[in-house]
Formats: sequence, structure tokens, C-alpha cells
Amino acid sequence: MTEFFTDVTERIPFEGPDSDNPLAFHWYDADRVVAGRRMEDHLRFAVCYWHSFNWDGFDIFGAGTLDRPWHPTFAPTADPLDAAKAKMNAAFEFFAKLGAPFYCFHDRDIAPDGGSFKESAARLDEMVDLAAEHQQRTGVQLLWGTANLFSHPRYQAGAATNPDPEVFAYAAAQVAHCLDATHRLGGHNYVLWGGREGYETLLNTDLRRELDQLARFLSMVVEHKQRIGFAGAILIEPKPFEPTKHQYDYDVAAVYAFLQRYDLVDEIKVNIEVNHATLSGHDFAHEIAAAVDAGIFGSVDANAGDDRLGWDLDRFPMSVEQMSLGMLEIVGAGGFTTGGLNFDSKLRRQSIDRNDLFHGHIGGMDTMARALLVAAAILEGGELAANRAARYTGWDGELGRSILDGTIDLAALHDRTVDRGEPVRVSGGQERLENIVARYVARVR
Ligand code: XUL
Ligand code: CO
Repeated sequence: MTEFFTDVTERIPFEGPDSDNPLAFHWYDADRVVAGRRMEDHLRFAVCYWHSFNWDGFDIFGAGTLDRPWHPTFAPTADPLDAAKAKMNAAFEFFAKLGAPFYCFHDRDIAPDGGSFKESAARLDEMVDLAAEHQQRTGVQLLWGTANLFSHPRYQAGAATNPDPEVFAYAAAQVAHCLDATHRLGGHNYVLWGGREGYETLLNTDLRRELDQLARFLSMVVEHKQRIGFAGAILIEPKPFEPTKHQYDYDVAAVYAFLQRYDLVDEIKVNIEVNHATLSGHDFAHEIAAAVDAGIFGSVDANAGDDRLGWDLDRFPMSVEQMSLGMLEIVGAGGFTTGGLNFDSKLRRQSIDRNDLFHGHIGGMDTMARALLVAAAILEGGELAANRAARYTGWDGELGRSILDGTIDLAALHDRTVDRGEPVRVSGGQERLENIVARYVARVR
């Protein structure tokens, strides 16, 4: 097999924080045990196929810039399946050299559209057989698969939420086939991002119908999963907007309300993407905490937005502090089970060297590894937990318990309050707590 990433001949080594080697890990040490688990098992890194191998760098203003010789931009006359095979060789070469234990794909990332459903499905089957061989050879596993229900023009008005049931049927067929493929490849999860499940204008949209359709679609996915014996988790990926003006899976709270309304809460969890969280006006850590609280936390798409740009930038995560606060919620809740950290992150359009794909992922993995160390140290130190517990002690006392267990009612609280003075106010201490976090960020090694 001819190699694509020829500058990197060995697996990227761990050399520690003092190394200046840009093609080495400085913090991610797969075998290092943190809070009782190997780093690799905590973080469960995945590389995404779409940004790293499918995207040629095009944007709405200009053509592809990246060195992706299998891409139709650069090989317009190549046989699509030959090109897909060359792309898969390069992808698995990259996963293995990086030392990423997992990858993720859309059906159309690994197998090109065949023009008809039948031909597309046959191509996917052929490429899945090849992916199984690559997985066997390299030991790389599939974190999740997903069907692309947003790129083809047939999905212009959505997939499950389309006003035309023929489109719903097509999407259902595509998901059935892709879920089977994910199952065959031993996928740990199956993701549904509602790329066009939303609307542009209420003037032509029947909200109630579209939500009922979406719920029926998801119920069918759950039924199919059970029928084929897929043991992985089904995950919805919330995003507030882009490409549609309003997306139904706006954020974790909206997804949770939807799952409760349609009695799907025990069957479906969420895949939280950092840049989607920030677009919805929330911190990454908030979305994790909301999902953990609702019992629907599944997996993470690790990336970063840009403070000044209000769309989905999908940069590699580089902020240790932001990621530490997210990891604090994840590790505090017991860590990943089926999920992991998928780099739904892409290079900037000018990053045209082949090695840039390594630099992006090395930076992201080191950032997340450091964030894990910070989170584990904060949890071990216990100051934040002690502070939080102290803040709520009143609720463990007589008054708090009698309010919560219902032995005291509104009128009784009225009578109790009449002759009392003001409650004693105490400091929330936010700055002191932020300083504690900053100290851990600075100190961990
Ligand atoms: C889009 C996005 C997708 C999903 C998979 O914003 O995040 O790549 O992760 O369809
Ligand atoms: Co994503």
C-alpha cells in the first residue's frame, strides 16, 4: 500500500511537556493512569472522516485548497470507487500513525453516491467490507456511524421532517442501511444530526406535523436497532441553527423535552458538540451538565468556535480552561461509557501541508489530555465539591427537608416567615472558585 503521510514514518510518540518536537504528544500519554483509568480509555479519541478526508478546503467563496488527491476536484476523471479506496487507505494510515483508537463516518464519506439507492447501497457495502479489513489490520474501531441526510438536493426540506413522505421513506431506507453497516463494523454508537430537520419560515411550515414525523422516524430507528441486535447507543446531536434557520434539536434541553414528549427518553441520548453548544448560547460544560442531569449524556464532538464569528467554525479545541470545565462534568459523572471525543474539527483552509492534519489532531488531543488532568486534579482536591455542598446545607436541615418532602405548605411557610428577619446572605464566591480552577490549570503536569 503506498503511503500518503510519508513524513511520519512511526506512530506519533509521547515526549512530555518539555519536548519541542511538533510531531509528538506533549500531554497525551495513552497508558498514563488518571483517576483509575488509562488516558486512552478516558478520552476515547476519534478522528472524523468528513473534515479530514472528504473536505478539499472549499468554502462559499472559493475552490478547494487542500492536498486531497482522491477528491473529485483534483481527480475529476477517477473512478469514484477507486478514489474512495485511496481515501480509505490514507484515512486508516492517518488513524494508525496518530494512534487514535476510533474513527467516525457518514455513509457518503466512505462510499460515494451511486446515482440510485441500489447502487449507493452496493457501494457502501463494498466500502464497509474494506473498512472491516482496515479495522482488523490496524485495530482502529468505529466510535459511530451516521447517514448523511442533508447534502443531497432531495433533502432540501429535511429528511424525517420533510413535507413529502417519499423523502421520509428514502431517509428511512438510508438510515436502515447505514445502521446495518455500523453494526457490521462493531460501531459503539449511531448518531443522528438533524442537518435539515428544522425550518426556514413558519409561513410554509407545520411544526406539529414535523415534530410528530421526527418522533416516528426515531422510534423506527430504535425498533430497527433492537431488531438487528445493535448494542450501541442511538445519539441525537443538538445544534441550534445552520443550515436551517431554526433546528428542532436546538440544544440539550430542547432534545430532552422532545424525548420526554414522545416517550423516547430511555432509548436515545445526546452527542454534544462544543461549537453547537456555544452557538446555542450555552457553555460546553452547561450542555454536558444538562445531559448528565437528564440521564442522556452519550458522546462529544470536540471542537471550538470563534469568539467573533457566529457560525460553526469547527476549529480544533485549544482552550485548556474551556475543555477542563467540560471534562470536569464528564469525569465527575463517571466518564464515557459508549461515547468518546470525536474531533469534528477541521483545518483552516490555508493549512495545506499534509502534516497539518497531524498538528491539528496533536494539539486537540494534548488539549483534551491536559483538560482531563485538570479535571481529575480538581475532583481529587475536592475544594469545589466541598464549596458546593456547603452552599446547599440548608436544604439538608429541617426546613429544607420539610419543604422538599411536602410536609410544609405555602400557608405554613407564610406563618413561619411573618415574625422572622431577613435570611442571611452569603457570598457566591465565584472569583475565588475561578482562581482555584486557574491554579489547577497552571499546576498540572
Ligand atoms: C454538523 C455536524 C455533523 C455531525 C454529523 O454541524 O456536527 O458533522 O457531527 O452529521
Ligand atoms: Co458534529
